Amino acid sequence: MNFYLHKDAVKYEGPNSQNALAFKWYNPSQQVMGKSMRDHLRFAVCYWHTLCWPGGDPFGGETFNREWHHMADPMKAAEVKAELMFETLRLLDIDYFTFHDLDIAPEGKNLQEFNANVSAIAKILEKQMAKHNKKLLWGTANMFSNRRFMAGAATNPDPDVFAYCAAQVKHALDVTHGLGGENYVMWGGREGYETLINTRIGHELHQAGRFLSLVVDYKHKIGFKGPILIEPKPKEPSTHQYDYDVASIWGMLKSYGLEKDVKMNIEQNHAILAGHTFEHEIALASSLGIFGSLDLNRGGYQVGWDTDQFAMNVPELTLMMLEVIRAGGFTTGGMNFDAKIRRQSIDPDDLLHAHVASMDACARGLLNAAKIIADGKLDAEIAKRYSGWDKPENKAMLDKGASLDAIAARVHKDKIEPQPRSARQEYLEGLLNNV
Ligand code: XUL
Ligand code: CO
Repeated sequence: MNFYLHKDAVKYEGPNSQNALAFKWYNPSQQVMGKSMRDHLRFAVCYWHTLCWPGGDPFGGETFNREWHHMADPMKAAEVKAELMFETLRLLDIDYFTFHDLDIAPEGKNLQEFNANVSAIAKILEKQMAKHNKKLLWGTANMFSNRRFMAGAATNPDPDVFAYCAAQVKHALDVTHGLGGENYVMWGGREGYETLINTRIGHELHQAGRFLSLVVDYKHKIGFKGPILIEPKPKEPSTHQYDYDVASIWGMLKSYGLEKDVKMNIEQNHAILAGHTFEHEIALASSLGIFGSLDLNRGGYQVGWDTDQFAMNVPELTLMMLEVIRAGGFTTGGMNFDAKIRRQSIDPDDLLHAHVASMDACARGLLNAAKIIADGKLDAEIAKRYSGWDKPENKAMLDKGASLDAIAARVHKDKIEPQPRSARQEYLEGLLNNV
């Protein structure tokens, strides 16, 4: 289908280019700290916001009026979306895409028909991937839109819904595996509750933990090599979600012994809703050994919900990229544009401008982060702040053999009197602004 007005793949033209559909900073082959920008950033286009969302909000419906949203045959529309995904990837020079089962194919009358539809479109995707040399970053199952999931998916009070979810995830994971997907994502859209007066938290948490264990077992059974990724979000659509943030998921992973198989897919807007920064969630996941992938977007700071805007703020993206580099970069993960254009951005090419501008902003963030690391002053300041721990007597306090009374005895013997030191926040903020 002829959709975009712009026909040529977007190219790097450098910071002085006046061409709005050219990269000014994202230069895929440019080496940064020994790795190309393409390999650092591993961008992905998402199906749902890019090709499925019609532009509605809680107060009004469709604004985009895309032709494929109004086709009589939903399988024909699914084929058009598949074709457009690869056209989008080609135009943006992006290697990866992501999808929910329901994004790529219509539901049909029952699960059997849905699975058949998903498999039929997956065959088309497979051919297109080979033809265009594109890859699947991750797949997932939509277990939040249909009314059967209104009280949750795996955490639903009704065990039939739990069973149905098992069947749906099995198929979505099979399809993701078949397409060579590098990860499989689980976002618990309705894994939470509306009100405690009708909810057994303990039972629902156990359902969530067991479901995740079943998925991990199945991943091993079929030889799926990538990690299962959980995407934290504190609220919306549920009032409270069990997968609140990285810290709460860590608790569940440890209780069910899943910390080696499950990693985090962290989304900026979800971090903000949880009262954190994006970089906090990345740094925490990395320090716990569960950093996986990123859903890239940002929330409007004036609106307390998931606006999923394209990330354009270079200082924010600099701190984010600094944590990604500190985490050792991506292995199977990448940066998925889980972002939607505003509902007034109704021109087809607005989709291209959104991705190009955000890719450039990420590239600038990466270049800034690399400069901060090369400059070394920030890291030196942090090293100085923690340098007391290099002394053997201090290091020993964290060892297994240490005891509270022995430490107390040393405090009295050596007359230890802590001397407060400046944390130098403003000096460091100035430093970051001047790299
Ligand atoms: C919703 C969200 C999802 C997940 C995939 O807030 O982020 O689109 O990324 O289910
Ligand atoms: Co997301």
